[in-house]
Amino acid sequence: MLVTGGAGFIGANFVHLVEKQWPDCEVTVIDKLTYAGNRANLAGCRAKFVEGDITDTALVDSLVKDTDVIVHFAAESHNDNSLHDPSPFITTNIMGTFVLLEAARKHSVYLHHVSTDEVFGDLEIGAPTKFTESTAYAPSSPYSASKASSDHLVRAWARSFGLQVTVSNCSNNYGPYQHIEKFIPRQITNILSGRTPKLYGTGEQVRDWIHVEDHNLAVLEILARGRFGETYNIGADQKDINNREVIELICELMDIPGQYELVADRPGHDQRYAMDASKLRKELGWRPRYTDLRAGLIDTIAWYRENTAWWQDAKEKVESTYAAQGQ
Ligand code: NAD
Ligand code: TDX
Repeated sequence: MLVTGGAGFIGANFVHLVEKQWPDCEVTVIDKLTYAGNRANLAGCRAKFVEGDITDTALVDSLVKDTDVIVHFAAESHNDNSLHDPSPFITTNIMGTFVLLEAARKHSVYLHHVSTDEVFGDLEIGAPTKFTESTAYAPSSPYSASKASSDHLVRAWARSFGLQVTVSNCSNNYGPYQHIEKFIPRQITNILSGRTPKLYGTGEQVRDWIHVEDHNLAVLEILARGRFGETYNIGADQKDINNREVIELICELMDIPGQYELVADRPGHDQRYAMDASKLRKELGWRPRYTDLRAGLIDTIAWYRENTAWWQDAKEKVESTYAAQGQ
């Protein structure tokens, strides 16, 4: 198995899980080690590690030649960064996916593409609607537009060239090894480092939080029993919870109730995401293990508390970048 982006948040959790669940599977990771990638995320893993860029055609070809399946996580993944410099999002998310698809086509290798709920745009706050696999694409940010573009490429390679592919679109993940630029770990590490948690706008926006392990267990089910050419939505069916409620829960769990600050909103901020994952549940029998966000957050807070060395060096830089943006 070739795992792209395996030194990032979800990819690294995935490699740990594969090695536990499928001990006979030989894993190779290709990762560029951008600011978001960290070799330490793979400590204790047996996987072969290749530091490299998925846009490097010769390198990708040499790795794909020797693999049975590609699980494609590598991406620029942060919306806020895409608003300040979209360029690496276009290069990695679109061109990188193209390079992988061409190598997969040349060597007839199955590719699973890891994508996001953001390709569907957003939903109205308070509405009962959810995204299904057939919801029309309407991405809002350079990040989500680049992911939408990559999804289209993957499906075109299946239809035009008969490439064996599956696609998954998942909602917001949380859990260990998530970069501290992202909402939940940013607030946890703000509190652990004596800073005030920061809420964009007034925090009305709704995200459909899922624990990273549940996302990755769903990807394993798709790899094992998913149908080629199909797309599967992944989401944990959370009741709607907005960012203000999440930050208040984190503050409460970390003993600083109500002590957070309102900062500049994100331009073009998507209002609400909600995933209908009934296809995955019905076809593949997947069920989330973390059904209680509070319990998942307690575990996640404990992880960041116990692993200060993992995030401390990056904290100052992340916060000074946000401060320069008024966030
Ligand atoms: P991340 O930013 O934590 O990790 C991305 C990894 O990709 C890093 O290790 C980075 O070094 C690597 N990378 C970036 N550019 C590369 C390149 N050109 N070549 C090789 N490696 C490169 O991201 P994440 O949150 O783990 O997201 C992983 C995937 O899951 C992405 O495709 C993302 O769109 C998707 N996704 C994320 C979420 C979420 O909530 N985080 C939800 C749904 C889908
Ligand atoms: O400090 C913050 N304060 C805040 O209120 C940050 C960093 C974010 N927010 C808000 C913005 C969003 O409404 O919290 C919400 C979550 O923000 P992010 O963690 O940046 O996630 P989001 O933009 O929703 O995208 C995430 O989920 C889908 C991932 O980063 C994507 O990679 C994934 O595709």
